[in-house]
Amino acid sequence: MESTRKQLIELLNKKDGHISGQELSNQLNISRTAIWKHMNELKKDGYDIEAVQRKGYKILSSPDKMSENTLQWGLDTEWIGHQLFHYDQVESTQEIVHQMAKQGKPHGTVVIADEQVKGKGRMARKWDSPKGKGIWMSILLRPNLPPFKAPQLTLLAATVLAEMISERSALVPQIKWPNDLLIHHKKVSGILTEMQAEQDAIQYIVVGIGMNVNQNGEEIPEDIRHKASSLKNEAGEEWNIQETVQHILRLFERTYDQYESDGFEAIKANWEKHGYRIGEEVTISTMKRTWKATLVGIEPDGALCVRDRDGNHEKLYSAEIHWGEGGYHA
Ligand code: BT5
Repeated sequence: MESTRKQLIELLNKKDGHISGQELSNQLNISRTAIWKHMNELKKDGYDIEAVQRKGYKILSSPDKMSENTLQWGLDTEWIGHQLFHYDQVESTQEIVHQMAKQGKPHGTVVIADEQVKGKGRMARKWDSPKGKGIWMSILLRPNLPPFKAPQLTLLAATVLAEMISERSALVPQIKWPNDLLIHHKKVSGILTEMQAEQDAIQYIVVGIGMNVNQNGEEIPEDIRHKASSLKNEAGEEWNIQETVQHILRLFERTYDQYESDGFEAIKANWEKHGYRIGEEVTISTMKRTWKATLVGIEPDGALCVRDRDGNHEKLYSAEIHWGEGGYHA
């Protein structure tokens, strides 16, 4: 199957102009119906194929296939992505980076895949990562920070993604505490930060970024369609995935460098600028209780600050938030 497809693409590329279905069928020794099925598969994978009556088929453009070379070409960063590994299919980019970290790979190593078959979210949830439709990427960081500051890096990553979207489109991204990126109340991106630490030192951190880019509405799994979307779906046009990845990496490096030199203050302000439902009342649950409170903002250490109806402020490091009517439900 795979090799017929390869030969078909070669034939279509070789021929100047159109090549007829009959000629393809002769050369590949498969039926016209099989050719037609292959063409549909190619179209689904992003090939733009013109079919002209009595002349045949022609590839107008190929999908912008990612590779280590094309991703690194023109990246012009100081440390991020200098070691960059691209795979067609992996279980999860997180696991690969964990292994690489243990083998001593440097700060800024990036692993990216076209498809994940065991993409994961927080708390062993699944992350849908269909082939060629999004950014499934993990970044290795070796920060010189105490472990309690690690959550700040999730917030940092969220601001980077929000800024990238704002710079590349007219969309208005919002960050839902702590790690979701929403557009029009639907999740387009999630961040998974995993840390390996000793008592008071971080050994390394893996920041996993999952971003739905070019899925059409029906390509989002049915069970999450009501609460998930893609950039294409919301912006109404296809995005170039490689350029989007490069944009994220450049911004990530710049923001991280700023954070290292100036601290969390600017990230906090930027996060709050994009914060979802800041200033609004939601219902919060922890292990101990459930109560109504207003989201105030982010604390200097990265915790969520909320205010209850009696005016008491509280810092939250982990909690479940019930976003209420019309809002996002995790
Ligand atoms: C997250 O978890 O949002 C973190 C997702 C991190 C994914 C990246 S991809 C690269 C790296 N490699 C990995 O294996 N993971 C990271 P959480 O907040 O737990 O959200 C998970 C929930 O989001 C699921 O239970 C679904 O309800 C929903 N969901 C699953 N796939 C989705 C998708 N593609 N888009 C939007 N929502 C999705």
